[in-house]
Amino acid sequence: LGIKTFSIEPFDGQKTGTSGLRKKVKVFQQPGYLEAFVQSIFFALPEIPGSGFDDGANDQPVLVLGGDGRYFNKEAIRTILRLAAANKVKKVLVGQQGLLCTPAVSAIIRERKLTGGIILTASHNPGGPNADFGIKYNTRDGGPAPESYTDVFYQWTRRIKEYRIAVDLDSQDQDPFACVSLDRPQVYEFPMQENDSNFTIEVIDSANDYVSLLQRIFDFGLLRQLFQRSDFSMLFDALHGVTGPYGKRIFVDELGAPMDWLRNCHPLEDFGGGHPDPNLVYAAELVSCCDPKENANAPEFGAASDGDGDRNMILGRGFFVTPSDSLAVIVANASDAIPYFRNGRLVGVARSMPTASAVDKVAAKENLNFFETPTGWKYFSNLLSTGKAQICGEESFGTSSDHIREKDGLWAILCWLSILAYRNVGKTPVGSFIGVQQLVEEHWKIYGRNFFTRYDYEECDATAAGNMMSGLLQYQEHGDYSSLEKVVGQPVIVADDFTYKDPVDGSIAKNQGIRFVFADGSRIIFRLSGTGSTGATIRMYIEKYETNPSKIFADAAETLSDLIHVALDVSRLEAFTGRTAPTVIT
Ligand code: VG1
Ligand code: CO
Repeated sequence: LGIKTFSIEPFDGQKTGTSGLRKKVKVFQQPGYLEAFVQSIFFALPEIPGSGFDDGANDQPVLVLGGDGRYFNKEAIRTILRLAAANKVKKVLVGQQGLLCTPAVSAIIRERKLTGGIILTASHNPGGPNADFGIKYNTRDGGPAPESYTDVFYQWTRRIKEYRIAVDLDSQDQDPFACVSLDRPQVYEFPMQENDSNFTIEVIDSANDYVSLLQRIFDFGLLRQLFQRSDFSMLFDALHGVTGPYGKRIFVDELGAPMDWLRNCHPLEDFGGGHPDPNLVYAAELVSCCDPKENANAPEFGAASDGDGDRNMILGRGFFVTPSDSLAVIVANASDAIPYFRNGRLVGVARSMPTASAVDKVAAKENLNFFETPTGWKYFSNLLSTGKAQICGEESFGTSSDHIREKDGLWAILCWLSILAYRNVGKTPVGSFIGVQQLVEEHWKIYGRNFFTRYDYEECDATAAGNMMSGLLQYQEHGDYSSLEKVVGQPVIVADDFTYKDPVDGSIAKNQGIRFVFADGSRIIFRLSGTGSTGATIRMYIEKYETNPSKIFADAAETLSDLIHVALDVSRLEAFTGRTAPTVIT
């Protein structure tokens, strides 16, 4: 194979957000767009010390490549393989059918000590020719590239003039890798003319590394016993995302679940037209299947994951577990119920700033280190890698541990199953099963309850959203919170635009969300999403802490309604954006 160079003009806006570059498929389909972005990464990496592409690297780079199976996935894989071959990458491992869930990529990079990985996903955003595509680079620790990487990527996208691509020397225009089939695991070698060595493409089983990692973390024997109980059943909904085949492998093949415990487990390029986003709105069908009022056979446990498999939603019978509570319950039970965390392995936890403070209470009681980071999984990497924290979570349905450097939907689901299994060992007869709701309510009785809701206003006018945020900053500068304090009945003790200083490398992340924190722990937070592809998405997060036993079982929407109203008032959200209601409430 040879290498051909094409001239190119930089594209505007190839700047990564909370989690990689996310744009409409149509944007990615512009001639040269994908090439320009990926080539910018390959130009940038040699400039980044420790990237494995730099001078100090001992070996030639090896990458893993795969995606959530959305529209444009396979085409993008073909192009990226040609760019990789032309940019000194020695070998690329590709998931079978081009599929790899985000946590599996992280696991593969770590288990096989690779240089990095490229994940093709727009996560929970819809897919299809008119919807979204995305691309993300993960570094050798298995985590999303931090800003010290993505800043250099972006600089390159501003000044790129050419890209390099592998060509078949005999038939210059043909895809030299046309013979590579993604249908089954196989190794392909291609001699490269330039450096007299081979470029290797290895199609790998998408699940093996990841599933065997999970088997080392959890007690699959105990889980199998849970699955055999006549008083237990579950429903897992993959929302037509990438976790379908993984769910089948883990729940059916390994743990013995019947096939009808799985829903929407066939990956589709457009996710069946829905949002592959596990929340009360976009996974409403699963929610009603798990509600005994709507389904007489509602299972004991329900769970869903998002398009790329890093998010999770946990349900009981007619009961929704908020992600902030889920994190707290997992942390409170991990050392008993999950073999990986036994023997004092759990010493610290972290949550993103907008995540409700439920885990803080567990950390305080159990004497664990506690960290509060900006939104986005990349901020947890340093804490996980230096042993400061082992379990982390975000209110956006993301939870995971230091077994990898991404959030992990199936891991969180297996945590819950493990807790249920552990708590119900020896529990007979039928009817005495301790379910999800009972577990969570017991937790509230011990730690208090952090009522929480998030309002999303998707695809707002970007200028209007920006103006609203500036308005809130001005309000903070004036420093008169009396109207707020009057409604809430509590003084404001912190009002700022959240700044985070990484305790490991000292890097500083500013402007991470406007927050008002009250003396009783109530909070009002506003931030703009960094993952949308059109306009601006405003997120409003509301929290209230309650320890009064007579109030902890109250309705969340009612409990939070005063705070919600005053937050909307103060922000003048409706005046700025014209929106009278949010797109999604979780
Ligand atoms: C959202 C969530 C954030 C999450 C990110 C990526 O970001 O709020 O918590 O880490 O999505 O999730 P934003 O900037 O839109 O609020 V996923 O499942 O895309 O990898
Ligand atoms: Co995701």
